[in-house]
Amino acid sequence: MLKKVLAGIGAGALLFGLSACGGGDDDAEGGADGSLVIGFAQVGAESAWRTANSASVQAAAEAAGHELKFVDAQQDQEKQISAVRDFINQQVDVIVLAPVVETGWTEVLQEAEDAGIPVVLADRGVEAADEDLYVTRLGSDFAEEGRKAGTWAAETFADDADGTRILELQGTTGSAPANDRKAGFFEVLDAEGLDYEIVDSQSGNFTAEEGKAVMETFITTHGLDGIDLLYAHNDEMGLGAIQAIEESGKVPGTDIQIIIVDGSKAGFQAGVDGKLNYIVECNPVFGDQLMDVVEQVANGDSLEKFTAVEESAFDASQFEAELPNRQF
Ligand code: GYE
Repeated sequence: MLKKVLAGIGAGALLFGLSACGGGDDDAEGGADGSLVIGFAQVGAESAWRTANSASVQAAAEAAGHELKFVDAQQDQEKQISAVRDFINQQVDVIVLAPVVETGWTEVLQEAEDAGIPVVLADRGVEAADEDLYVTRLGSDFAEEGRKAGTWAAETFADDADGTRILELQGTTGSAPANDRKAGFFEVLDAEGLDYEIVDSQSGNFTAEEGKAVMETFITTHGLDGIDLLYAHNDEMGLGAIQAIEESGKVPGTDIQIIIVDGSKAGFQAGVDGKLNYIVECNPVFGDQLMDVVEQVANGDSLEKFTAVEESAFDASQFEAELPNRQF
């Protein structure tokens, strides 16, 4: 299996090598100076995290002198698949894919491999069965993010005698961050032996609008009395939920404790305003690191299967000091 991947990389490097010698006349081939043509199939523009990630990758490609063909797939897997197919037809040097969901990639990844074009995953991952069809992934350890949230919750509610009642706003159904942030969180609650109940858990698709709408449904269905904690898989859904909680006459951060993941300026500001209680950082600013990876892949270097970007987590005592450091 490893051989197959290496063959894929080798073919990609060969394509690059030919164009570097000036042998090709395809408009998508890299330049003689080592510049590359990179196709980037981005998830969408659903969050501040995503906007910052797109900007970081675009700026880094420009700074490195590579041509970036950028497609915003509007959170639609079909659009991402067509973008990847277009990149294959254009014979780009490397394809960067941020897969909106984990499943359903085998066919198009196989097409890329057959065309000898290496694929790098940025941010989100694909299911383990497709592991041989991409070279490497650069992004966050989403399960670890979930564990950080779980560790804080288990400590915060350790003495909650009548059990901790939890609402969860999940990210896009079937996406790696939704699956893993959930798994990591409950893994720790179970390991710590916290007495808890998941009162409700629904997807808010990583957007503020859907996060707010789902929270309104939670409030109508369950009320907020006796609910201890809201775990929102990203800032936007948490911020949308905060609006819904305020509109229902309750005080977010006090009547109900709130955890969010990402750590945008808006998220930290809500923390400084006392409206939420814990922020797990997810770092979107990895464009420069991604360009290094893409160059290594084009060069045929061998790489680790996964490189995690560095991330932290912040409680209320740290929000104010950290806010000015936020980049998105
Ligand atoms: O947390 C969320 C975005 O895949 C890590 O996607 C990313 C997530 C991020 O929409 O805000």
